[in-house]
Amino acid sequence: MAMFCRQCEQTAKGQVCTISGVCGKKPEVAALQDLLIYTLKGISVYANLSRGLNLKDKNADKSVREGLFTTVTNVNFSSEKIAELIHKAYETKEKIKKIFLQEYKNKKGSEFPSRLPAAADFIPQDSVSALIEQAKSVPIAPNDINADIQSLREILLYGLKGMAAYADHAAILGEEDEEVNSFFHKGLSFLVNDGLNADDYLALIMEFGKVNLRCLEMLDGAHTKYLGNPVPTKVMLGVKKGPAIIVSGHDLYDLKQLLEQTKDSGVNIYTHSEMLPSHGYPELKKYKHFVGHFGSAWQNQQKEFENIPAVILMTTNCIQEPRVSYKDRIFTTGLVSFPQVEHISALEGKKDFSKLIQKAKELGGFSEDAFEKEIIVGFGHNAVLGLADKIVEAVKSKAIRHFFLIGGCDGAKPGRNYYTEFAQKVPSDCVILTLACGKFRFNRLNLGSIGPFPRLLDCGQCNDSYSAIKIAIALADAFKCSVNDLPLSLVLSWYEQKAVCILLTLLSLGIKNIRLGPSLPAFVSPNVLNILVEKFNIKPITTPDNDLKEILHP
Ligand code: FSO
Ligand code: SF4
Repeated sequence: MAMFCRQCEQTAKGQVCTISGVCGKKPEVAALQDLLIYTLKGISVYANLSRGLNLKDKNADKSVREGLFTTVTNVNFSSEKIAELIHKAYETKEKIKKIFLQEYKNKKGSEFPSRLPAAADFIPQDSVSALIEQAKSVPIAPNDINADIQSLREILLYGLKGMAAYADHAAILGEEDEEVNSFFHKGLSFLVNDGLNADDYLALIMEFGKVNLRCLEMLDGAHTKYLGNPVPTKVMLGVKKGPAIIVSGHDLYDLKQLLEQTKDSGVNIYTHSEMLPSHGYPELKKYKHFVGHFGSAWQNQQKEFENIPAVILMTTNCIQEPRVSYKDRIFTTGLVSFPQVEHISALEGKKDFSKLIQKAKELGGFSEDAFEKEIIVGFGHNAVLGLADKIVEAVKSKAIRHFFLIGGCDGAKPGRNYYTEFAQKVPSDCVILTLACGKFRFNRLNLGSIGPFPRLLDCGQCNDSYSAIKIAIALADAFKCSVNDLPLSLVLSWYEQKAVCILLTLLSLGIKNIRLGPSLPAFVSPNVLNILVEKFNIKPITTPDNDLKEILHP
């Protein structure tokens, strides 16, 4: 069975995965994910029309949000779970369709007249195998449309997937926003609207970038309201003697629940990959048994999780196929799923992690302390802007020459060494801001400090991009210039769809000269790339020496 997926940077030969995903996604799972997206488009056609009658439906919002997030790279590899979501989404669509048609008739006094896209009438088959078969006849990527329209549609779809992840994290903490919810439906329904041209999609993509900024702001507000503002905090890299649970992914609510449930259990809790910045939150760092960080970025997990006497919890992406050696001690939760890996579900929002605690005790844990080093996290917007006056002074006195935001996701390609080398070569009078899992390429380096400022300021997860944007805007205000005129350069690494939505937000803010690597997305057509280059001067990374020279000595 063939597949067509090019949504992430890892895509086969830098073009498209057609036989099986480089990420491990099987063609059957890819087909079901495509069918899920198609079902969600049907919901959104009605949800978008319903907004015109002032009708909102929380289930439709949730279904679209969770469905989109499920199809993000390295989240869900389970055919059964995806089939379940397709059936649920179909039920949601039928409900919203009925309400919309009735309300339309009540208000207008006649039947709804328009013909709608085929996705609005889609009826899924029952079994997993029948769904996979059905996926073959669904127009996922029609080959009769223009390559640029296809490219723009993919950019929008992947942006929506990324925003769904952020919106879902915020919704779990009780925060939703109508502008964000309604844009999911507008965006998805526009993807099945054949009357739109390239300019329409470009305008929509820029509108999306602004809506995603609102979504990022909402998530930042949710995190800080629930857990307090991150503060600079030393984190131990290494392990302590005793039973251990290692938490990966991005979901801070899961981590909080686990910390609460383990506080008197004798089990130590560690972060892994994107969970590292959680050590800076007052409501998390207060737990004495929240002892440190284990390992590095997601792509090293198979090696790092092998041969350790510890339990692992994957709260969101990126999960890789668990090796046999740890398959019985890794657990998934939330939207993450992998065949034959035990899943912890929520009951009215609460999760019971007692199985993990019991397993961690059975395993016995680490036999002795092993300390590698300490690093500092917790430089969110609140902490950095608390130092704004001193930063402005340091720039004016030339103690700080330039800021680099080296941010984004990590991955397996050897070309990603660029980011390590770049950070090493940044001159000692420059400050590096970072976020997301790409930082593991350089956050163990001893980069020193400039006066009171560490040279490496960790702003958080990819989910905390809002912090970096807020810091840049505040500095531009302080210097009375635009962000593009600040002594600030953005050197970004992308991997999956959250990076796409962040990039679109940066472009919608008019930010120029972004350097992007390790390679440019396969789903951007040459004409669309030209537009991005002309409007935003976006460029691929070259070599650290070359790029640094161009930035610092233009
Ligand atoms: Fe990394 Fe994975 Fe956070 Fe991504 S762990 S790659 S952009 O899912 O989300 O930075
Ligand atoms: Fe390939 Fe990436 Fe799609 Fe996985 S998510 S199938 S690696 S393009």
